[in-house]
Amino acid sequence: MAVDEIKEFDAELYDAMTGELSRQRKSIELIPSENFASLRVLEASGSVFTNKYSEGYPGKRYYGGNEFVDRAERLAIDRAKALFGVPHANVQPYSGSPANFAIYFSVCKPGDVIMGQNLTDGGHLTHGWKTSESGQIFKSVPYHVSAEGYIDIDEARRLAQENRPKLIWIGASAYPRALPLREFSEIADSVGAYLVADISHIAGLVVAGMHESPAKYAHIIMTTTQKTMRGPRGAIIMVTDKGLEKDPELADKIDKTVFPGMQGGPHDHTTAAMAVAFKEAMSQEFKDYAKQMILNSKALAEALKKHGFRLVTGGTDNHMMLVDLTNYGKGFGVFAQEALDQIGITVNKNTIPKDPSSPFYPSGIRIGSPAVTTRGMKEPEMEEIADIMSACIEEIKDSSLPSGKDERQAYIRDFKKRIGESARLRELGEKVIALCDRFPLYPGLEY
Ligand code: DSN
Repeated sequence: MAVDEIKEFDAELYDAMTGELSRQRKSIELIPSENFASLRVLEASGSVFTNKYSEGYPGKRYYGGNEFVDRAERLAIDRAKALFGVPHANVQPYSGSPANFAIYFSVCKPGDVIMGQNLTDGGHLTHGWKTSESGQIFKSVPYHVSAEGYIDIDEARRLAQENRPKLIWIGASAYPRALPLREFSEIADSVGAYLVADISHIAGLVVAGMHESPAKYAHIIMTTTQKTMRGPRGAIIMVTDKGLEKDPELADKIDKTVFPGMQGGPHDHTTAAMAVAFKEAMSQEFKDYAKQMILNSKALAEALKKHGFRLVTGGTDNHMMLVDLTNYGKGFGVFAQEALDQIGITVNKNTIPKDPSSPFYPSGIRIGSPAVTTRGMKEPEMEEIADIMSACIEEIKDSSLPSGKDERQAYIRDFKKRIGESARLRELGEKVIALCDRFPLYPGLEY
C-alpha cells in the first residue's frame, strides 16, 4: 500500500501522512476507542468504491452500476447478522452519532422522554447530554453510577417508573464493567420502552463471546466498527428478534430513517471495509485477540494498582479502565494526559464519577488495551507500561490546577514548556520508543 502518487503530488499532505504513521509506530496507544485496522481493511477503505453513488439498498438503488456495490453491501449485512445473531442489519450509518439519531427518529418524536447514562458518569453525548441535540430535542432523564462507579440500577428503575421513557440506552463510552443487560431489559419491558444497546466500545468482545450479547435483551443494537471491532470508521444498526416482536415494522422504520430520512449516498468504501473486518472478526484469531485484550486490560489494571493508582470500581471486566487521579488534585487528568503524550503514551483525560472538577479539566484518565493488543503486546508489556506511566506521573505530581480561568491557561502553557524540557521525561520517552520497536506496526508498510 504505497502512497507514491501522493508523495509525488502533494508534499505537504505526504508529510502529514508519514508523520502520523511514524507517531502511531512510535507511541503506545491507550485510548480505548482506538485501534489499528488491518491492511486489508485499509485497502478496502481506500478502494475504488469511493467513487460510487448508491442511494437506496441492495437491489433497490436510485443509481445504475451498483451490481458490485450490492455484492459488497450484502456481504457486510450477512456477516453482521451472523456475527451478532440478529435478523436485520443496516450497515450504512456514517458514524455512531448519526446512527443514534437515526434510532431516535425511528421510534421517538421530539419531546419524548429518553433515558441514558449521564455523560460525566461515562455515558455518550448522544444519549441525552444537554449540549447534544439529543438532550434538546428529547426530554432527557439521565441515570448515574454509584460512588464506586457501578451503574445505579435501582435509580434507573425508579427513574423509568417515574418518567415512563420511550427509549432507554444501555452502553457507555467510559464504563469498565460488564453492562447489566438483563436488568435493563426488565426495566425497559416494565415501562414498555425500547431498549437500545450501544455497544460501540465492546462490540469486538461481544462477537468473540467475551461479553454477554445484548441480542436477547435489547430491541435495537448499534455499534461503531472502528473500536474493538477493528474495522473502518462507520456504524451499523441492528434489529433483534425481540425488536421485531415488539414492532414488526421496526427494521423497515430504521432503514427508512437512515435513508432517505437522514442520509444520502452510503460510503461504499466503508461498507466494503466493514465486510472485510466482519470476516476477520469471524476467525479464531479474532477470538484470541479479544481474549488477550481482556487479559491485557486486567494486567494493566493490576500493575497500576500495585503502583498505588486508584481505579474506578477497583478494576475492569472489559478492555478499559478509568484511573481516578483526584488524590493528585482536582483536574489532574489534564496534566497526566499532556505529560504522557510528551513521552509517547496516548491517553485521554476523562471525568470520574462525582468528579470534583469539570469535563474540560477532569480528574481522571481513560485507558484501554485494544490497540496495544493488536500490536502483539501481552501481560509483561502491560507491566512495563504501568511502570513507565507511574514514573511519568511521579515526575509531574506537584502540578496543580489554579482556580481562575486565565491563571489556568497560563499555568498549563508553562506546564507544557516544563515537561518539554524535562530530562526524566525524555528518558521515559526513549523507553516508550524501545518498547514500540519490539512490536512493529504495519511492518513493510512504506509511506
Ligand atoms: N469518542 C468516542 C470514544 O472515544 O469513546 C465515543 O464517541
